[in-house]
Amino acid sequence: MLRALPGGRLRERDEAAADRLACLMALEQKALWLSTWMIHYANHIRPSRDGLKVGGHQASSASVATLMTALYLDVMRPQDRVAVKPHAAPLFHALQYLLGQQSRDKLERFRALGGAQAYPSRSKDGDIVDFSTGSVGLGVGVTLFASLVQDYLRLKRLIPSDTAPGRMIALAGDAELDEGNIFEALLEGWKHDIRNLWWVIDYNRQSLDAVVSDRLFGRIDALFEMFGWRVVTLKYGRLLQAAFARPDGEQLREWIDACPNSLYSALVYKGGEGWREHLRRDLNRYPGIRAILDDHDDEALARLMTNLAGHDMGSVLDAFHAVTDDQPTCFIAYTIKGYGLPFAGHKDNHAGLMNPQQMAIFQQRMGVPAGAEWDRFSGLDLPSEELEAFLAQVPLAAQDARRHTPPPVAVPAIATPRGKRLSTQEAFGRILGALATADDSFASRLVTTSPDVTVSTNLGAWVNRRGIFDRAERADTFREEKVVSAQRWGMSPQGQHIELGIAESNLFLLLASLGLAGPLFGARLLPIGTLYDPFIKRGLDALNYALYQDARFILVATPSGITLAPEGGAHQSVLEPLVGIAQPGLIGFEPAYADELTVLLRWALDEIQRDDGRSVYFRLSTRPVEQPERDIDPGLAAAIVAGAYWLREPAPGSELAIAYCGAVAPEALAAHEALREDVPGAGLLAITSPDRLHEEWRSALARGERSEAERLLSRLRPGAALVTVSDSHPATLSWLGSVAPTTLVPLGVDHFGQSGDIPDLYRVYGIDAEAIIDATARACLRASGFVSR
Ligand SMILES: Cc1ncc(C[n+]2csc(CCOP(=O)(O)OP(=O)(O)O)c2C)c(N)n1
Ligand SMILES: [Mg+2]
Repeated sequence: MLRALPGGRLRERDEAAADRLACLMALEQKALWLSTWMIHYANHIRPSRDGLKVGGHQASSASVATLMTALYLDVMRPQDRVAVKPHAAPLFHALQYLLGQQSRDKLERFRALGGAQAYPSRSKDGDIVDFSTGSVGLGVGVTLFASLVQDYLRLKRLIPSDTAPGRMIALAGDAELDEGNIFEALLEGWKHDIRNLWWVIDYNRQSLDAVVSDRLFGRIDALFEMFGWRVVTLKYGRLLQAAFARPDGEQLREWIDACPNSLYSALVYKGGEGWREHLRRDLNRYPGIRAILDDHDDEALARLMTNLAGHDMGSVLDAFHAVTDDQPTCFIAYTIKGYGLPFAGHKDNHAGLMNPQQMAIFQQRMGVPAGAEWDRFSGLDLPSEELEAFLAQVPLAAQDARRHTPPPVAVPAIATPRGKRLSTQEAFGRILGALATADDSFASRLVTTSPDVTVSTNLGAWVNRRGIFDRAERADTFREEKVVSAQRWGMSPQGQHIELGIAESNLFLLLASLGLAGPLFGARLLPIGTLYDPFIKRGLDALNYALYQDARFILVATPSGITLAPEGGAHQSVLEPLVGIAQPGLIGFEPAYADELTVLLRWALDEIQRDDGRSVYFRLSTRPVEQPERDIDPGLAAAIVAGAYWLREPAPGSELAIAYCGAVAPEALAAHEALREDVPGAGLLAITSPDRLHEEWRSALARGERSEAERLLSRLRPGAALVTVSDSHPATLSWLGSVAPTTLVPLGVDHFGQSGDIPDLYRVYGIDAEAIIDATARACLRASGFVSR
């Protein structure tokens, strides 16, 4: 197309392109300088109070300087969203500073309180960060699920579908591809036919410890292609390509292609002399190679031999701009870790810092005068006005805010499922089934997802009505063939359940993306994910990752504990309630009754939409238990949300109480009933959320006020006997002994389970009514000063 233009305009275009290229290359140098200086300043200049190395990754930043400059200052459009590899945070902050979206003050406080974060953080760095990163692999995976969520919203017209979709971009370190979560995501992405996804791999062939295996990446491109991706390999820059075009140049190409990663890296570090020695040794018989060696002094030879395409701005821009469709694309960009810095290529450079002497030489080379280290343009060959004008037209600079703030969705009243005996899991399924019938904007924002346990976590009724999401209409074959099944399995763009394969890590990355739909894309979703309680552990880091980004969702986990009885030890959960307590960003609940769950679910749907809200985790059970006959008044509803209430009020100054949580309610009730004759004033405390109770206790202590838990326990006499019981680790509730002076005996499960029925298992693990009664006797003895030896 260019060739068809009259010569004059062609020249004009060429000149404009050359000017742009010059600006980008100058700013790339500046971003490299600033990232390096930011780390140096934090480690060597800013006063240190604790003697700790501040750290920061100069080599990892240098390796992506060209790729990230090209993306941020040229290729990206406002609707694109990016996950930057964690160790390129300094470069990321430098580019934002050049774009006028990061302050010098924050750069000066890199890795200090209130300063630019060590790794890009949505919650701490604010609007400039789309996806947090840090735990390698997860930032890459999340972009895939974000692209799925974008499609979900566009196909349902919850966001405009007549504008170009954003590209979800991950800038990945090559070692990140060792993380299994990436491959789990790839497989899921293929199933969902994801689009608009770019993974840019910084192929510097180094991880943290060393140089990575040569053989691995030979398989990577085939792997991506197998999953329907386009693979674009950026291997050699323009200098090297020109050298390959010279006589015998092919020999040079073959030599580099065959050069083991560790030798290539070592020679990068050694520089021109090292290259010359090896090329002479191996290729001296080729006159063309001798000519190349003669034409290049050591410095020029080093520049030539390290001219990989990932450091060649022209090649990088060509590669990015050549992709104009929505096919997922993996760019494998050959780079050098520490490119342009004295430790380039050295296997130990991951956490390496330039020392003050090296930094002084580097500063001189970059032409940055002393005192002008933080200047945006000092030392560059181009006039500041030209660079300023260039930056002003960068699409990302024109953007006011990257984050959307859609209004909350009003949550309607929810009716309590009725029934004499119900499990909390069944109640959950019925509540969702009822919500599915509503034709309102609220129900249209609900979206459910599950890793192959949709049916067994009781989402069946919801899915039957709302259908499964797919970009294409797919018939339910069993239905068409008139094979009877309780479960419809038709798929369409209207579907509101996203079915996943078993990988729990994918569930949490999808929940992260669904839970960020509002800020990322401008339409709020109310995501509910279901899984088996024990398998939260399987995706715990991805869950933590989702919450660290402040993604909002509801997690419903069943079955749980040894209450799943015949399923045995492999499916039993023990420590998950402690996750509910200890995991930031997540509020854990373990209700026993359907009416409690109804109150809590309604509350949770508001909570996940509040500015300062959090995600909510429900630990539910498949055990049917007799339901209390009662209406829940506002006072009781508030107590259920606060985490506890007296199911049986103790007499004032009572000497004994039992506190229980979750599915062991019948045992606690039976024990309480049995004790009534001996201890008529004994209380029975229903705990719906150890997490909320514990949190409020701590914050009340900090305020110097009386906590809710203390208020509840103050009904007992000081030092009264208290037995706690839950189908989980006893530490879930044993802390209650510190809230008020009590003599506490904690019951719970701290061993692996096994198959059995509930009576057997509760007996063997000591959480049946008998065990509770025994424990109360022991607690009462201790409380009255008799301790058996
Ligand atoms: C899950 C996880 N495990 C370990 C680490 C520690 N770690 C930080 S960087 C790194 C290697 C990164 O290598 P690569 O992704 O190739 O990045 P680059 O070479 O660009 O620094 C490791 C193991 C981490 N951040 N996350
Ligand atoms: Mg690497």
